[in-house]
Amino acid sequence: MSTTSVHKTACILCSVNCGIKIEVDHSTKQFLKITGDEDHPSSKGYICQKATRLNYYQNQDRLTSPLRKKADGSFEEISWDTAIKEIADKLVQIRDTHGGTSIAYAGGGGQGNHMAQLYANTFRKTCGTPYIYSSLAQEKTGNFWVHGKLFGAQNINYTEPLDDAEFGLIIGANPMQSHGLPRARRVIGEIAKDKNRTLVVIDPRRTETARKADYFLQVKPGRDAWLMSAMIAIMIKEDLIDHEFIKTHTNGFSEIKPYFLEIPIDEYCDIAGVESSLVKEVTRKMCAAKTVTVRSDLGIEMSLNSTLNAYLKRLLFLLTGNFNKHGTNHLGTWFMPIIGNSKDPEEGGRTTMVTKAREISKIYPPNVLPLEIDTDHPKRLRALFVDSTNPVLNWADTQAQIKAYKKLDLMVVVDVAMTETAREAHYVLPASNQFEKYETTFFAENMFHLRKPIFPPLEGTLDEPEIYTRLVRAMGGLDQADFSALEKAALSDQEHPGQGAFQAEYMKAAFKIPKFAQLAPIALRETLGKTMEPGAENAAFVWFGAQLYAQKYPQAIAKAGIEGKGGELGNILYDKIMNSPSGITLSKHDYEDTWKLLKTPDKRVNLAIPELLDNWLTKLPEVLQKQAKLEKEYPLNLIAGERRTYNANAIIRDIEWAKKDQEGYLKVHPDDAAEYDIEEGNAVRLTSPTGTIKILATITEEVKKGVISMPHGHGMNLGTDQDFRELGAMPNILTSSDYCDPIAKTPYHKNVRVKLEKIEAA
Ligand SMILES: Nc1nc2c(c(=O)[nH]1)N[C@H]1C(S)=C(S)[C@@H](COP(=O)(O)OP(=O)(O)OC[C@H]3O[C@@H](n4cnc5c(=O)[nH]c(N)nc54)[C@H](O)[C@@H]3O)O[C@H]1N2
Ligand SMILES: Nc1nc2c(c(=O)[nH]1)N[C@H]1C(S)=C(S)[C@@H](COP(=O)(O)OP(=O)(O)OC[C@H]3O[C@@H](n4cnc5c(=O)[nH]c(N)nc54)[C@H](O)[C@@H]3O)O[C@H]1N2
Ligand code: SF4
Ligand SMILES: [Mo]
Repeated sequence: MSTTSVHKTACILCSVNCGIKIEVDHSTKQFLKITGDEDHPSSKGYICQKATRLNYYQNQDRLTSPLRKKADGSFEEISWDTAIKEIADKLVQIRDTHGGTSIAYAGGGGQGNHMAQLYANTFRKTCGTPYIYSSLAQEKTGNFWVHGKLFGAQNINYTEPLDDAEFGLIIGANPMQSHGLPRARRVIGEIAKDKNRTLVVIDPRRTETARKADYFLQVKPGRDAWLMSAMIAIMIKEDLIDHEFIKTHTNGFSEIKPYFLEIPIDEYCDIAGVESSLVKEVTRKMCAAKTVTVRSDLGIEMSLNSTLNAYLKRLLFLLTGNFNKHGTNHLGTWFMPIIGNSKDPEEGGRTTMVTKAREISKIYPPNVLPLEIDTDHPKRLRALFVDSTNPVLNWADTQAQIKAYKKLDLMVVVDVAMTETAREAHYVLPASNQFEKYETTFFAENMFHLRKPIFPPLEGTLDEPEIYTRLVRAMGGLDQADFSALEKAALSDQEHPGQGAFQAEYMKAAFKIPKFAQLAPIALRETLGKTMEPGAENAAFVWFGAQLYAQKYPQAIAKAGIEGKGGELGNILYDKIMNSPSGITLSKHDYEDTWKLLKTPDKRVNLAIPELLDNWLTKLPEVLQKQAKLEKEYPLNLIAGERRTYNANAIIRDIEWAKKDQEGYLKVHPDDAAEYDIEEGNAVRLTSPTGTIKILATITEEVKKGVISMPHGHGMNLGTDQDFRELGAMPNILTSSDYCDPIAKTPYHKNVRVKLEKIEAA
């Protein structure tokens, strides 16, 4: 009998989550062949080279038993029961002695696995902690904060599809390599070859995307704020803005106008390192285009002025009237939002205990994490629970983190593999991987893809919903919760479908069961879940998500072709999701309707953000001065974390997955190579104010003189001891906790200042 079969699922290597079909050999657990799934609503059969090598994720070295650290620093295997009991007891003790705010959670930002977060939420509430440190809060929180000001809420679903834009402006993103939008290479290729469309790329590096562009503005690293404010000044001074749009849809234009009239355009272009005639030509062309989409990513987020950049970038499309229209930046909806909405500290919003870093979108910035632990402050963090993230490798300042983690009373890591972070923990819990359990992400706009497992869980592992449920129970979090009436109703509905007993009982539970809102995912899993096929119980929350979504957007759901009325629509949506292996389009919003998704009371955009205009835009010269000092001592700008053909964060730990660049070369301009006497493949030493790494150099004109670039996700220590020697270098040895944005605390990873020395061969 054949042991092969084909399964539909999604690629887990980036946020696009393309639909894929995997031919599997069940006897060897190998992925034999991976192709795109034409039926997936957004990827439509597209995949990139990375997905074809997912077998290296499936068949990498795995954790297979809970581990406990011994006094000598080595790990011993323990049973799940022991691990859960000891961890739960310690958490309760820390919570009851020092308060829930002494416990922090790190994670939730994975590229393919968000299902656990619903259960993690119950777990965090049981711990009494609001502190979620997330990778998202080292890139996107500046954007979210700006959304709060412009659009009235930080958790608005906003997208930048380049598909149908006449004019595409890409600032600090390299979608040809990093994607970030569905079918990226095709979309970019189409703009590039269409004579009636224009593609502009702003990047210090001549990237794969820049090479496709009609205009390439090779900005100096970190100088985008000068460039973008000059562009806005040109628009306003030359009166190229969309007055009708500004009048109909926005407030505050007269407040912002004077600030931009003050901008010395030629001087700012010069600071940015781009000819002002070129900036003017591009700006005029942009303003003349019928539709414009502006797309950006880490190049301006993990860079100087990151929160200001987020604002200026949005003004570029708002002032030209390119918002909430076909072919422009626009709003949409999530099946379930991945983020929340937070108040500013001035309005009583929450901050961290030690450094007073603000909460944005209900998450906290990784950059301050070591500072919240490694201190004698009485309110310091004492316990850290990490799930599906690898901070030691991926968050700022590796050494500061390792030092801080040693101070914790409890550190737990849930992962599929023994990571650099797991090595620091007191307990390591082995998770089933993303092809061994029901999974989903909450990234996609107006669609949802629930993935079924391909394999049973690897022996010794548990899925995260089960881990969180066990922990919550062991902490006493379910002691008061009687789910028996709900369970009876679920079983009764199963016997007599269509009577709605579960729905009715669920409404009552909110009143009858203490803390029901926080326990709901577990309640659903343990009641409705009992009527589902084994393993599917983790997806029982989809039923509730579908009810909520159906209540909120009935018309948009109908436009996507899903028919149903009232409470029935939620059930229909639920059935469709459960039975759509390729994922489904949940809703379609007419562009006029997207204005209703704004959260401002008058459904207009507030253009003026006084904090950014007064305290930042006018003070750009000071930023330059401060940076000049650093630049003198550390002459090179290191882009610390480039997306390349074969890196995918740190999701795949078997470096053999990379067909090329396993070493993770440092890119150096020929002039710099000559100055430092470097030849192709030479080892060099980079020193920043924080640390030193060794890395191999490759010589290329892709970077400007003075700019060097190394990949993200390399330097994993695949050996057993921590010597940072193996396969490429760890970028975050060089980065520092306090070199970051003043508001969002997002790191300046793209502008790390370093010295370079050639290492003479022994
Ligand atoms: N292959 C691959 N794809 C990935 C990932 C991966 O690890 N590997 N990771 C995924 C994740 S988590 C994310 S967040 C995205 C990130 O996706 P991107 O942000 O597109 O990727 P990066 O290469 O980090 O940086 C984008 C660009 O910013 C440029 N840049 C650097 N400094 C500056 C600057 O000062 N100004 C400007 N304008 N540009 C600058 C860089 O040269 C680079 O071309 O990629 C996702 N996709
Ligand atoms: N210097 C520098 N640093 C950077 C960046 C940069 O450009 N420069 N980029 C940053 C960006 S944008 C991001 S998003 C972060 C990403 O950094 P992280 O948040 O660390 O994300 P991943 O590398 O995706 O780590 C995923 C972890 O999840 C584990 N994992 C995989 N599947 C499962 C599962 O099913 N369950 C569990 N529990 N674990 C699983 C993997 O083994 C891995 O350890 O890195 C950031 N760090
Ligand atoms: S773009 Fe590539 S890495 Fe991203 S989800 Fe699609 S196939 Fe995977
Ligand atoms: Mo990211």
